[in-house]
Order: sequence, then C-alpha cells, then structure tokens
Amino acid sequence: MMPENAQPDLSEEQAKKLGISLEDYLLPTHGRIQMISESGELLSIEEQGSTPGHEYPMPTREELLAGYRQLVIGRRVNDQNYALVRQGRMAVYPSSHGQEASEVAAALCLSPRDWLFPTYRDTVAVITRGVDPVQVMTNFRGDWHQGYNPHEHNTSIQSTPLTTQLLHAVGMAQAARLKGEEMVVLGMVGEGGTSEGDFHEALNFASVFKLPVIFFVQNNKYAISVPLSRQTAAPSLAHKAVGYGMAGELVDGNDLAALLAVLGRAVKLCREGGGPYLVEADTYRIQSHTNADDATRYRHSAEVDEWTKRDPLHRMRTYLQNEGALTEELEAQYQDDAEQVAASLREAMGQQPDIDPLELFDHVYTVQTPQLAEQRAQLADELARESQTEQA
Ligand SMILES: Cc1ncc(C[n+]2csc(CCOP(=O)(O)OP(=O)(O)O)c2C)c(N)n1
Ligand SMILES: [Mg+2]
Repeated sequence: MMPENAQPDLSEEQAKKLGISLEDYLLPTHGRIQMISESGELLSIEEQGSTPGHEYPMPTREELLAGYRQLVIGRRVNDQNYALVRQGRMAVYPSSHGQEASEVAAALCLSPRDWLFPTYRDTVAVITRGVDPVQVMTNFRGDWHQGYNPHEHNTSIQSTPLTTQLLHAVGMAQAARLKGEEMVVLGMVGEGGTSEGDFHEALNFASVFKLPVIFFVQNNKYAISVPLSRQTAAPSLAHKAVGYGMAGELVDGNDLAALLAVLGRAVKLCREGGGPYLVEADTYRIQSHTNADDATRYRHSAEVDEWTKRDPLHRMRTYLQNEGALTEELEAQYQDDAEQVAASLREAMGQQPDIDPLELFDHVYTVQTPQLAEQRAQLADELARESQTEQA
C-alpha cells in the first residue's frame, strides 16, 4: 500500500513513454543544450544537443523579443549599478554582467503565482519579475530596509547566506502543497553554493516528496576566487540530480532561446507533478565578484576575452536582426526603456535617505532583551552627544 502522501513517480512513466531508460531520462543530454550559436545562427537539431527525451521546441519570436528587451534593460542596470558603487553611492553590487540571459530566463519561465528565490547576484532576475529597480537597490545602498515586499511579486528577498534560499524554496513548495495551493518554485544558486550542505538537504527533501521545485544553478565558474575545478569533481553539476532521483539538464547559460526552452519544459513538468528538476546554466562572471574583489589576482584576461565573445546580448541581437524580427526602431525603443531605468536609479541613489539609527532595535524581538535595551541607550546617548557637537 502507498503511504498516504506518496506521489507517483512520473519520471519512470515519462521514460517508458519515450522508450528510454530511467537513467537516460534523468541524466543530462550528452554535451549541453544550445539553440543559437555564439555568432547568432540557429543551430540544426543535431547541433542543438538534443537526444531522445531531451528535445526542446524553439521559443516563439514574441517570447524571444520580450526576453531580448529584458536583456537590454538588465545589462544597463548591471552597468549603472557598477558605476554607482564606484561613485560611492551604493555600498556593494554583485554584477551579473554576462549572465543576463540566465537571469532573465529564470524570471520569464515563471507565472505570477509561482515563487522565485534569488541570491545576491540575481538583481536582474528580480527586476524581470516586475520589482521596481529602485526598491531592489535600496538593499544594496546599505539601508537596513529590504526595499521590496516579497509577497507583492512572489519573489523572496535576495539571499546572502549561501544556499539557504534553496531550503526556503523547498519549504515554500511543501507548505503550498499542504495548503492546496498550486505553484512552481524556482530557487537560484551559484556553482559554489552547490558545495553547501543545504544544497543536499534541499534536493533530497524535494525529490523524496516530489515537490514542484526547479533548482537553477548558474555555473559562472568562480566562487569569489575559487575556480570550478576546486569546487567539484563531477562531470557537470547537472549530473548531481540523478543521485537524488531527479532529472537534470545542462544548458548554454548565454543562449536565451535554449534557456527559455529548457526552463519552460522544467516548469511544465513540475506543474504536471513531474518535479523537482535541476538545470545547470553554463555561463561566466565577466566582472569581479563585487567591488571588494580584484579578479586579475586569480584569472587571466584571455579567459575573460573568450567568454566576452559569447555575450548573450550580441548573440540574441544578431539572431533577431537576421530573422527580421528586431528592427532599428524596436532596438532604439528598448535602449530608451533601459536608459529610463538607469536614470531612475541615478536619481534615487543620489538622494541621502533619512534613517533613524535607533529603529534598528525595534524589529529584533517582540520583547527587547536587557542587552539590547542597554545598547539602544548607548547609541541614543552617542547620537545626542553628536548632535550637541554639531550645534556647538
Ligand atoms: C554560508 C556562507 N558562506 C560563505 C559566504 C561568503 N561568500 C559570499 S559569496 C561566496 C561565493 C559564492 O559563489 P557562487 O555560489 O559560485 O556564486 P556567485 O557569487 O559566483 O554568483 C562566498 C563564499 C556566504 N555568503 N555564506
Ligand atoms: Mg559562481
């Protein structure tokens, strides 16, 4: 007899339907899924890396155009924020320059009722979900306020403690099932984050309980200065899925078309009860980890140059132009939209927020501890003396 809350194993059914073994269904395709070449040409089916059970339809022109617009905005946001940090107007910004296709696809594959669990690097994904960029950046200015309300956009806060967000994502999916709510949850993580214990716990729990969670690993090759070769000995991070009884796929993380196709299918399978799912995006962090890091200390510029040639924006732009889908007017309009977002960021981050430091103590405990009360009094005293000195 099946235990009361056991879910049927749809992976076995899928494999049988396709006439392939369960292992072939769960393991990533040979190589990786890529649809548009680095120079912007549509690849033939054979070149796309598709094998039985790993075949993906090309996204529509409208989907690609909408995605490309977000790429243009995402790149502008990355570069504007990078500049604002250098001008001292923001405390820190982990840029996803070069990873924008993965960022945009992670948000566009979901519907509004689904939930996204991003990391500190995933600002562009959060903005693509519809969150106001100014609200997002409030967090990085160093105010204690988070900036946006996660419940308004079904988008969690950007997690800085590595991989904790995957446990939250799994918890959200389990809670939704218990409450009878239908949703798919997508949790983002870096390749470095896959070495955390939380990664194992999240994947194992999600797979045992067959939860509709997509684990989206952006393999950008570095965890600050630690290269991929020091992070894992696995053939790919997508291979990790099979050990949990979960399907995994490896996709070109700079190819928006392939990302939308692979993530789109993962979402569909999760909705039908065939989750969870692991997707690894093969991409690269073009800039430093943050402004506090000097990437020239641990990698060669030739490597960066190689990856710059695989830029996700140029590739999609060339493809859409050759298809006749992206006209000069549309391109100008998207650039204009991006400039407006950048201007709003400059304007908002240029203002000094009026923050009461004592508010810090108001939201820690319902009943303040004696230690906190003492610290609060100490700070109040310091602030009072400071304002007396200013007046004198
Ligand atoms: C639990 C925990 N340990 C260590 C850190 C410090 N830390 C911040 S980012 C980072 C590297 C993470 O690399 P990766 O997961 O590949 O993500 P990426 O920054 O490349 O997007 C580390 C070690 C942290 N934030 N949280
Ligand atoms: Mg990384």
